[in-house]
Amino acid sequence: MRTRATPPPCTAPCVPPTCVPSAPSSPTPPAPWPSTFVCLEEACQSGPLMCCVCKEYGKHQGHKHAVLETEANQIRASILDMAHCIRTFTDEVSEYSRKLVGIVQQIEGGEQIVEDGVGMAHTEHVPGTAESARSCVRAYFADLHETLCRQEEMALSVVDAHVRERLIWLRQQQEDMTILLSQVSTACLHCEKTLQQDDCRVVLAKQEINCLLETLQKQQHQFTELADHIQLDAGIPVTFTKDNRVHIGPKMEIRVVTLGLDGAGKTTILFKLKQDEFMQPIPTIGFNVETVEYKNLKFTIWDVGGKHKLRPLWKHYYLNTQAVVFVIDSCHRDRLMEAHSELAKLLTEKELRDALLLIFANKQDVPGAVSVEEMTELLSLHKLCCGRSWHIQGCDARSGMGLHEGLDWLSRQLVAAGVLDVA
Ligand code: G3D
Ligand code: MG
Repeated sequence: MRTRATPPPCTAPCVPPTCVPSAPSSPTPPAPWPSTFVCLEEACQSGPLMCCVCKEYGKHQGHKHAVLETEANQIRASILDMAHCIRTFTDEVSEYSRKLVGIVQQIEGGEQIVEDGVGMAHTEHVPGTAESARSCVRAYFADLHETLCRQEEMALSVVDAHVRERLIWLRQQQEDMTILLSQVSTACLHCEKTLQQDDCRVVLAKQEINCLLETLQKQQHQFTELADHIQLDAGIPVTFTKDNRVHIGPKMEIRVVTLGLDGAGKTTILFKLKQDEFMQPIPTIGFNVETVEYKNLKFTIWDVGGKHKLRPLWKHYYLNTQAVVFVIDSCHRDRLMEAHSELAKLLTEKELRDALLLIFANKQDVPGAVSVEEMTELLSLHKLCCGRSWHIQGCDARSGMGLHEGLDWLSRQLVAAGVLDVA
């Protein structure tokens, strides 16, 4: 039978008053041997028992110490605490591992046993998230591919229509030239014949010859005019818009509508772009329309009156509009909220959903004008125009400052590639 060894009797000198053990703070099981101490000094951690074991007690008089039983009980309690923590920790690690397994399964997918309506079990493939993501990507690209194919067909049909019309016109020209040549050679033949006739017949043919020569001169004149205006060029200049439409011709045509409150400077901007000179504008009653050519773009700009009662008419100009230029008077702070509310209304229009938005913060030349940054902030433009292509440009319509920068932005947004001349 195993018995607990009785600890050796205390051989240490009489315990000094500092070493009197204090009563244990918590009830401890009675020790089968007399209370002894444990040294708490770090240097004695390899052999912390005092009195019984610590051979150098005399040296350690000033050391902190604790009752051995209390210390042992504290250690037991902390072992129990630790055991509890370890159990919780193990549970947590196991739970995490289970989750990892679950996540891997969810990503990879796999077979699952399911019961059908009549209680028959069968395995069924459950797609994992990886497979779903792949399907999603495939669907997206299939859609994109379909859209691209449709756009390609449309672009090719534009090219075909252009080529067809051009060839019809060229063949018509060929026919006209053949007819012209035969008329000229008939006239030449007639003249030649007349030349060989006697004087009497030549004189008699005078009127007819004059008429013939007159006709020839007219035809020659018409031909020269035609040849001056028509450039015989086999090139087919192709431009692509960012929405994958194709445009054929040296200039790409863009429909732009210029809107804004009355007095903002719309008409001045239009005149400035058109004539590059300042004209005294008169209030726009209905609309002004001008074509402005800039780089490889041909803007058809509709300047619609901004007076209150004219604003309901704006919507008639929205159809097929690729860009809206909204002009704001930067020196009229008290009308900024009115401008904001008109702009907000404009942006809800279905026909303008894809239209580019260029905001001209006009009259920047006037001292105290609201700056572009402040205007952006005051009108909450980032929030208002969220999800569409927009740009705010400071300008002075009188001098033209900033106007071309605005058009440059429009052209950058509209044209995907410069004119590609397929010669
Ligand atoms: P609207 O077409 O938007 O109604 P307008 O505006 O082009 O008719 O311009 C309204 C007034 O603002 C005009 O002055 C015009 O000269 C002036 N204006 C336009 N742009 C600028 C600018 O950039 N700077 C300054 N200082 N004035 C500008 P009037 O006096 O004719 O009413
Ligand atoms: Mg006007």
